This record gives sequence, structure tokens and C-alpha cells, in this order.
Amino acid sequence: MLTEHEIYTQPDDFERLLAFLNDLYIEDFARYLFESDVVYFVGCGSSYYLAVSASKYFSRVTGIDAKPLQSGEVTFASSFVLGSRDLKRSAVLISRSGDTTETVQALRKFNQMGIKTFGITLGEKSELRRICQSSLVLPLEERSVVMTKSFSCMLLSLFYLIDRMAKIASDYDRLVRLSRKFLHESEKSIESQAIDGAKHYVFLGTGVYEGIAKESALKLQEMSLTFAEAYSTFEYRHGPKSLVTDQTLVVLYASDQNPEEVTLLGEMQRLGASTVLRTPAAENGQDAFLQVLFGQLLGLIIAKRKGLNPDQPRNLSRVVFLADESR
Ligand code: F1P
Repeated sequence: MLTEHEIYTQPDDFERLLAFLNDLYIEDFARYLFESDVVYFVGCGSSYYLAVSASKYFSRVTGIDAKPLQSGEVTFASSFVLGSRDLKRSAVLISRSGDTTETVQALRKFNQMGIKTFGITLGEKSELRRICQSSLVLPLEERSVVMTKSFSCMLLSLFYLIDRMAKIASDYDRLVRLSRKFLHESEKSIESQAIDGAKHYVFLGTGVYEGIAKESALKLQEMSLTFAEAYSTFEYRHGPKSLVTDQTLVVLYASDQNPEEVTLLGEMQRLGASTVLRTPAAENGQDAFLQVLFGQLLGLIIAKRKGLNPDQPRNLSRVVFLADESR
């Protein structure tokens, strides 16, 4: 199965990717991002959730304001406004294919507005690569419809670039070395706790982990047609928890030692939910690219239990092209 293979071979991809990134001449890489007053991180679907995590990490490391934006909002929302023209604004466009209509249209809009753009993609010959101010094309191929290694690898690459440009220490070598063990520990945890038997899944995360929670829920929806939701952790108390029953599984991607997160999980247990606490493998969010593997595996295992083939997800296409490109 193609998707399964691409999920399980991510540790090999991470090793190759890190070697590629270590060899990159980064010193003046998209310096304009680091000289901006505000940076927009833009994408669709999984690539938007990647934008959520990357924007939170960028702000945390640089102190510069960063906002995640859905390409569709930029492209189609007539009421869409960006920050004031007086601000130095730049944008990071994220797209596995580099040809998603809404993301390409958003890119064109930014270019017309004089907003400097940086693109990250796997699409060597994509529109994104062609019209972004500068771009990074990852030496990776992903053939599955749903995004798995493209998500983890583009996220790792963005975090790596942000650290290098901000000259902060990072331990991606250790995290990549950990990835095989992490993958198999996650698989064992899913199999042993029989957590694929719930009827309702909720993923929670704050900061960089909010995007991981959202991507995890999307993996279950796309791969296994499962009712799955995702929220910023502390939002869950404010209404959505009304859906908790003894058929609910709450997965919390914990950030650094935050006792309030564990308290919330206890509250959900008292409401009848089963819970899984995913502890961080790094104290500064740098492990986000690893944490998403749990959500990918859970989607895969549930799909297999349901006799579904994640290589042919219902209603989905690998790239969303919209007719009438002149939009
Ligand atoms: C984004 C995307 C994916 C989705 C599906 C269709 O594509 O919407 O998020 O899971 O694969 O494409 P891209 O802009 O990253 O190529």
C-alpha cells in the first residue's frame, strides 16, 4: 500500500532531508522574511495546518508577528484584508504540488501587492517555484493522495531554516535519529491501547502543536472516513466538550510541562472519554514534525481495520485544481 509505505519510510526521508538541508547555503536565505514586521504563512488543507504550526514557531523564535492564512480566504474572500501597507509584509507559501489553484492565486495577489514571497514545495516544475521571489524545492517524491511525508518534511525544513536564519541551536539530528523508535512506539501505543475502537476522536494542541492536532484530525477524516475534530487545547472546555461520551478518544499533544493540559485531560476522563497524552520529545516545539506521525499512523490503522484503502480516499484528488483559472 503506497500511503503505508510512505508513512513508514519517513525516517529514511528525514535522514536524506537533513543532509540536503545541512549542505544548503542558507546565510542569505529569504532574509526579507526576517526583516519583516509581519509574515503570512499560507496554504490549503494539510498545507494550511502546516502553516499554522510554522507561523507559531516563526513567531516563537524570531519575535516577529506571523499569521497563518488559508489560500482560499486570500483568493476568494472579498472582505479579505491584510495588515496595513505601512508594515513590511512578506509571505511563505506552502504547497506540496506547488500548483493548487487557490495557493497560486494567493501568490499572484501577494506579488501584485508588492509583498515578498517565499515558497516551499515538492513541485520542481510548479507555478509556485516559477513565480515566488525565492523558493525551496525538497528533493522528495510523494505519490499518495493524502499528504504524509510531504507534511513532516516541509515542516522540518521550515523549522530548520528558521533556526539557521535566527542562529539558534537545534537538535534535529537527535530527533531524526529518534524517528524510527518514535514511529514504532506510536504504532505499539495505538495497537496496545485498542484506541482505534472509539467512534469520535478529538485532537488537542497549543502553539506549534495546534497545527499537528488539526493535521491529525484531517488524516483520520481523509484516510479512514472517521469523525475527528481538532482544537487549540484550552478551547475544548468552551463548548465542543459537550460531544464527549464513552465513545470519545481525546489525544493531547502536550507542549512543555504545562500542568493545566493534564488537568484538562483528567476532566475529559471524568466525562467518560478515553485519553492519550503525547509527550514532547523536545522542549521547544522542534519535534512537531515527529508528533504528526502518530496521527498519520492512527488514520492508517483505523482505515485498515475498516477495510478502507487510504490510497484511494473518497472524494479527494491529489491536487485541487479549480476550473476557470482566470479567477
Ligand atoms: C493541498 C491539498 C492537501 C489535501 C489533498 C489535496 O495540496 O489540499 O492538503 O490533503 O491532498 O491537496 P498542496 O497545495 O499542498 O499541493
